[in-house]
Amino acid sequence: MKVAVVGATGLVGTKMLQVLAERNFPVTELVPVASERSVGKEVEFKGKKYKIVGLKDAIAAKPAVALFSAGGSTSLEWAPQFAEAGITVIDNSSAWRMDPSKPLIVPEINADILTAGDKIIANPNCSTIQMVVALNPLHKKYGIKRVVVSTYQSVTGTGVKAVNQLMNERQGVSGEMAYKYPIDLNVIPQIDVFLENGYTKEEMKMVKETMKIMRDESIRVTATTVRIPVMGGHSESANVEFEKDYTLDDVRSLLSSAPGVVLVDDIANAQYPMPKDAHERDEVFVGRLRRDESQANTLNMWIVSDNLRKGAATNAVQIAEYLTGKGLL
Ligand code: 2RA
Repeated sequence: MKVAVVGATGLVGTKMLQVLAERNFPVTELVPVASERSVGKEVEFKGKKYKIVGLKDAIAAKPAVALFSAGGSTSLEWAPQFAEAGITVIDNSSAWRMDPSKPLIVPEINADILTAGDKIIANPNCSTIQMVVALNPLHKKYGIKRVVVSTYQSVTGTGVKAVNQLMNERQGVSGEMAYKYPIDLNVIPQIDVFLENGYTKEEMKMVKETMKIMRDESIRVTATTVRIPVMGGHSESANVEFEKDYTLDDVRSLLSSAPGVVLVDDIANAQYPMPKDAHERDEVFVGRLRRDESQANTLNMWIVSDNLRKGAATNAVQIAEYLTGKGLL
């Protein structure tokens, strides 16, 4: 299968290539796509070198599927043109996520809604993906009323400029700033821009995307998203109120058998999920399970995942795997 990766030189695009190779996705020919300044450069994929092309040439190459991670404006302009040419687009930007005509997919939860007619498929925001993968099995059994979530997000979510800022600050070197403030030895309680309601775009993505993916407008979410000087992945503290009461043993059993979830919950031995352990893994790691003693039917949980993998590249490749498996590609 001919596969395009649009944004092939970015952190997520590079991870998409890595994951496609690792999972042995049936790529017969790769079409790496990047900005004009990168056209002609080469990327290596499974031991073979491929020349980077521009967007027009990528359409002309007629790949079966195009994984996009090139920003919202590029997706808004080009995804419809790829789709028009019969190419299925799986887009990692926020451009199409809340478009009612476009599916927003986490394969473990709602891939069943996909049809051959879906030519633009949205990949959810990384902080949403890991949360809903952990929440979904519990929602099915107990019905979620409300989630209060605080995130602790890796600089890799911003991109290479932020990684460089952190590394420079750590080495006492001045350099380009991805953030308004220093990030080393600091936390920044702002991810993306502020909206009229005082929340950031990142926070409202978690609110709105959760309801769409879980197909339940009754789930109430409030979020505080925070940038921290970490590389391996995003962490989240979630306080989850259910319709029904639960037992911790049952919650542990549900999570242990949930697709894409690894339970790491052994406080007697100081075992809990951490970004250093989630780095380069595709699962969502859950721990610190405990009853919220201040409110009935409410659970506290800690959720960690590699935001470049399950939070972006792996989820996109898993969507492509689902489509292939169902003969929709
Ligand atoms: C972030 N979730 O972490 C956003 C986009 N990757 O910056």
